[in-house]
Amino acid sequence: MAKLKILEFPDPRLRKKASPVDAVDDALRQLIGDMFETMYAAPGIGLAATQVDVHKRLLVTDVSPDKTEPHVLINPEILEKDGVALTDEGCLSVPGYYEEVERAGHIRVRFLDRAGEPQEMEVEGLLAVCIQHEMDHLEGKLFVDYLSEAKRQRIRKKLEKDRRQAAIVM
Ligand code: GNR
Ligand code: NI
Repeated sequence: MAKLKILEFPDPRLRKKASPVDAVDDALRQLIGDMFETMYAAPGIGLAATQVDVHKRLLVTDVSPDKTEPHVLINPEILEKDGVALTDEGCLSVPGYYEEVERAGHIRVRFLDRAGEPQEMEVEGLLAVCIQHEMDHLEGKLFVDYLSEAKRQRIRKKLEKDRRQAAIVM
């Protein structure tokens, strides 16, 4: 397994739309393993393939406190959504910033699991929010897109400044 590099806002590669996975094979399962390693090390509760510059419709999540509930969703589709959840969201591609985002509170989702078998799952709470956040990544969308233009520019400028500073300290 290997830890992968996570792209950061405003990297234009985060704006690419992912293509459907056509084969759930050993190479894909290798990528899934690397994505879990990367997500747990970060640490984060979800990771979309887009964030590691792989533009395929694949995401991993584990919202459990003890990291014992991994989920792999390949070619996910939302079948139903209802209710509202307001969550202070963060993103590994927007490190250090948290803002409230409104999502559906409850979703029904269809996907392929890591064996390539079709599955359906009904989820609510943080897992439902996380799956919606990851599915946005597959469309090239980030949580900062739900904020005002002014807030998004402020975050972009601060991140760019943080990165310039980090480059000097190195
Ligand atoms: O680690 C993460 N935490 C989080 C918190 C609230 C809502 C969504 C998330 S997902 C994020 C990891 C990430 O960036 N996934 O794309
Ligand atoms: Ni994210």
